[in-house]
Amino acid sequence: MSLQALLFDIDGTLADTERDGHRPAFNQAFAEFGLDWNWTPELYGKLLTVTGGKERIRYFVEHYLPDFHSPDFDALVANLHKAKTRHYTAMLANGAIPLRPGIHRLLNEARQAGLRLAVVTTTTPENVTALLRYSLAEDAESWFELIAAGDIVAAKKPAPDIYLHTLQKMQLAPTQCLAFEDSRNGLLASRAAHVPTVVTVNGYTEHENFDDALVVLSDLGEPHAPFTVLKGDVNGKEYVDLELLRRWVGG
Ligand code: XBP
Ligand code: MG
Repeated sequence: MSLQALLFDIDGTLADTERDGHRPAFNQAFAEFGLDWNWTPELYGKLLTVTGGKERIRYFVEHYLPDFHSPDFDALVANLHKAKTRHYTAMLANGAIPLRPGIHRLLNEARQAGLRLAVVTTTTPENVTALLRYSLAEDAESWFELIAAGDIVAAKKPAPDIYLHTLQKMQLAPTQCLAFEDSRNGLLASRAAHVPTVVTVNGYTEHENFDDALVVLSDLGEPHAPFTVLKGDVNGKEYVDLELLRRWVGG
């Protein structure tokens, strides 16, 4: 079946958002609420096994601060997360988080070729809007036919729900698509929905198990900044372009 659509994860895939984006934004929210919680880069790596910011805060308190009590814990989590989103989107508005290599180039090529594009992510919709607008282009939201994000599905990645939602909304078969992910949780989600997946790793995910990926790369590469291949056949190429994507999916 021929390639029709590219489905992009956001965090870790479009940009390296976790260590120097989401993490400090969580810490700023904790400080704003008078909490002395500090998520170091190392601790945050452990907390990343839980996807979703609200879910991550909840997991942290349950596992690291079992004696913590709040009269309305659900409200506290919701309010902390709202503050975190405010801090994070402000960071993006200041241009703090650049796109990863090859993302802008491949998106341009895909648009010119008329491929359909979607965002498939766990993160909050405001975060997607801000990243696309400030790190990609003012009108970049309109480049994507669908932005599937956050709480619109009951179960976040590694559950396949957000991918199944996207396929259903876009009326696509999984084999007409390629997903781009950076983490094992993301890969589990895309593969549980049977979508062939390209993985570009980052510092937090480079040692995870990606056996089920089509190919595993350091990043998408650029003509003057080749990727490193961790797994898969790149046909002698040094950066990902549409020709290589079509080769991987056989169409
Ligand atoms: C991304 C996430 C997100 C962000 C925080 O996972 O786990 O939770 O860390 O975003 P993926 P929110 O890249 O697999 O989609 O705080 O907005 O939930
Ligand atoms: Mg990700």
